[in-house]
Amino acid sequence: MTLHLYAHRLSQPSRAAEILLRELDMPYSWHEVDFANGETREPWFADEVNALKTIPALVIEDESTGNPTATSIGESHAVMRYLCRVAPDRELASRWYPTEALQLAPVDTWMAWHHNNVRAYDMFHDIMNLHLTLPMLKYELQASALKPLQEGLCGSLATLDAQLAQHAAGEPTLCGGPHPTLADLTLACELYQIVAVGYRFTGFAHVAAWLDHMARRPHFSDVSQEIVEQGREIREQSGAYLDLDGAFS
Ligand SMILES: N[C@@H](CCC(=O)N[C@@H](CS)C(=O)NCC(=O)O)C(=O)O
Repeated sequence: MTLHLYAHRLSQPSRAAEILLRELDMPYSWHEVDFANGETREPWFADEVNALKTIPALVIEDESTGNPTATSIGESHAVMRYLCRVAPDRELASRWYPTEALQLAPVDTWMAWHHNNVRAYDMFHDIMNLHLTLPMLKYELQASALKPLQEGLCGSLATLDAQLAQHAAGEPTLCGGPHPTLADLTLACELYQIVAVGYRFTGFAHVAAWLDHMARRPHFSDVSQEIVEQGREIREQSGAYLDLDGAFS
């Protein structure tokens, strides 16, 4: 069986899927998709990779029979759950996605919460747009485009901070266990791209400490190099309009 990951390292859900493949020690073949220039919307991508026209997508090639087949999975959460279900190291996989129903329930809860409460306020695309726009428009757009997202995200950060405060004594994990789960991974990847631009979650100390802890994991750090570089470029070239210190204080 060969796993093909179609992804890009400037895409949050792509990074989560790739980090997990590495954490689970599962070999994969990497296919970079230029999503920013519309490659996911080209017909070949929908036909051969993911009918949902998004990355990440995992294509599973099964060469074990005389009639090789390829199955495709879209949506990062589905990809990550699949990987945990088939990973050869069952013990390791169950740390990321528990098999016991009561341990699994909070992981599923926070994964479901992720899309509407953190990804919905993703500022990165808007920041990229602003990065490429005229200098005089940046301040204007910061107020109209970024401010509402920053305010929305503050509410979600407060929820996360309260959850993490409950387990402040031990390892900082969302669900309180000794090891991060898919819930930690998916949310940390999303928030880390904001940190890469230079935002600091000074008003949310538990979130800041947890994110720092996640970002120190070697695979997280390696796969995030490109987003860190992109964030630095944005900050150094034109970051003054972003309200890096005030937005989450
Ligand atoms: N809910 C999806 C989101 C995937 C997604 O939005 N991917 C973006 C890149 S970060 C994409 O493929 N965009 C291409 C497009 O909109 O054309 C997941 O978790 O996989």
